[in-house]
Amino acid sequence: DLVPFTDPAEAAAFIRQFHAERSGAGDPEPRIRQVLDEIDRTGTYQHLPEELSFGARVAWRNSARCIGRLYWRSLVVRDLRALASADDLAEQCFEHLRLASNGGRIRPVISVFAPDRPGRPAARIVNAQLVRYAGHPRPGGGWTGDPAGGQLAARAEDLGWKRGEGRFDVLPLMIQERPGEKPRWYQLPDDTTLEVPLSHPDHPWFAELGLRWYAVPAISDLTLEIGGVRYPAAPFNGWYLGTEIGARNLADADRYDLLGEVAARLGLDTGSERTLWRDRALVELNVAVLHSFQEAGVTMADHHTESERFLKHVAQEKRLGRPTPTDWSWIVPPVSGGATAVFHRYYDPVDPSLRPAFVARTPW
Ligand code: HEM
Ligand code: NRG
Repeated sequence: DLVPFTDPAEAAAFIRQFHAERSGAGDPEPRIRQVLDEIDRTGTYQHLPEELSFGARVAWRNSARCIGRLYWRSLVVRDLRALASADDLAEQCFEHLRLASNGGRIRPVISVFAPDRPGRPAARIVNAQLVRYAGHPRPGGGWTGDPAGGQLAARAEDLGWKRGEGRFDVLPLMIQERPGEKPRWYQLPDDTTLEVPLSHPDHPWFAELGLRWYAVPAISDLTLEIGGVRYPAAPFNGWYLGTEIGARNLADADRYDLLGEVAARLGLDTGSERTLWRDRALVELNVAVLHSFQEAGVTMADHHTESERFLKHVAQEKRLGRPTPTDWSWIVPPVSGGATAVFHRYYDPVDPSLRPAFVARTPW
């Protein structure tokens, strides 16, 4: 016997979960029979629109590394399963960014494009995020821009993209329609990429550093898996937690690596680790990030508030009889861990087989 393309056991388990959590959905058995029959005939099956929305929201709820899960029910699910071409995906990724940005009042959104089907694997978005900055190694050592965008920038240049000279140049979107094909690339239209210039409430010199960051973190390299069906092109976004930018993207030695420069401008003694100049520079960077997003009217969470909300979510799920599998090492923020509530406890264990889920993308 051939192994079916879509696992019938996964499919049936998902339909059962959908009906169990949706009291109005009734008896799951007729729908399960229909799904199993469709898998027999075609190798896979199509989710009903309500099943897709539910599946995407539960995949978020199951994301053990995500501190933002209190809002899982509010995810806006765009059903774009009819779209499979690179041009259509690019156009709708741009529309996704416009809808998500919403003039600064960021909305959590996922766009679900055509799934893998027997003999017809889905298109892949090459970029790790819809918006990210390019990076280029400098001849004398060091980097211009974001080293995390180095490989993608090189890839885009191979495809014919002409890079700029800036430190915050947005990478083009690259989409590979079929295995073995060259990705196509698309410059992001200006109205898709809301950005925030960074300034500090107490230090006027901070604005002169010329730093900025984009408003919408939109992850595009994870596969959404629901009931045995795999959606490799399913970019999603929420809003930023300030520390992602202030304590990692701008601070990490293998990213923008700005602690030394900020410490020098603050007049700190960088001659001894014991002055805690790194820590003091980190705090001021994070103050600047939160202040600037606030000033610009762009949604952003701080790590104290989001920690409290996450624990509220854990308690709420417990009352509903559900565990909240959680990866402590991803949930605790990269600064002031012990000053946040999420630090001081353990969590339900992570189960990598839990579904629906966002899973690492497999190559074709
Ligand atoms: C990871 C916050 C929305 C799914 C994370 C991380 C943070 C975070 C801080 C850790 C990132 C890192 O350390 O690099 C938030 C906030 C949201 C939000 C504040 C606001 C609404 C969402 C949404 C989804 C989602 C809408 C999916 C529908 C995930 C997943 C990861 C993650 C899958 C792990 C990513 C990976 O493995 O690289 N989130 N998130 N989050 N979040 Fe959320
Ligand atoms: N740390 C990454 C983004 C990872 C996901 N974070 C979110 N996700 N907030 C960065 O770009 O800094 N989200 O869906 O909101």
